[in-house]
Amino acid sequence: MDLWIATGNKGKLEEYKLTLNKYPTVRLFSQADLPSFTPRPENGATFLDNARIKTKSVKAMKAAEYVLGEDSGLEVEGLNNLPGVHSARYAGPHARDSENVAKLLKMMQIRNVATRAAQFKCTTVVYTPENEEWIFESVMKGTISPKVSGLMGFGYDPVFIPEGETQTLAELGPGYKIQKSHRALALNQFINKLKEKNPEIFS
Ligand code: ITT
Repeated sequence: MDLWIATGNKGKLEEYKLTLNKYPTVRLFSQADLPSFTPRPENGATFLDNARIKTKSVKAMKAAEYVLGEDSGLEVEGLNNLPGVHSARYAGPHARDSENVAKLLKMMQIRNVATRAAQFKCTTVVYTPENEEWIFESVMKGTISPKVSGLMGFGYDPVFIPEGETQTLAELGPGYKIQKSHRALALNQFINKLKEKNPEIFS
């Protein structure tokens, strides 16, 4: 089967590839493989709204295929769950990951937050070739480190310490993320549903 991933984020795509490359019958593509693709503005109020916007934008060009897209973000308890849906652009419309992380640490310092608890959320939307909509939601809980550590991953990985761990995701690396991350948990729900519907894909 062909599976189209509606993302322009190379870090996300690498994580999908690491898991899905185990299945030789699944051929993976992303919006970068569509020369005339233009992303639509992610102006939804919720993760689900934005996940639908992204997934529909690729589905409009690949109606006969499975298309998967997701919206994810970091919710920090001491910042009233910000940056949330604004995670990718927390420090400005074209902010780099390092700028978003710096803003996060600065805001936590300014607000003198009492708790460093945080969670990554991921809402994944899949449109099937029959145009059914499947929704998968998942969370990874943890804390925000007061300083940046590690070189792997993307986004807020250098400051996010998963529950039960002492290192950041950027230190734990992709092998850890594809087992335990918010994105991996949603992807596994999708794979299980696909296995129920099309066992031959995985036989
Ligand atoms: P697409 O919309 O093209 O998929 P994006 O980076 O804009 O790419 P989102 O709108 O879903 O994706 O924003 C999610 C942001 O949340 C992302 O840019 C990171 O800053 C952060 N994020 C999400 N998952 C993450 C993860 O696994 N590790 C670190 N940061 C993550």
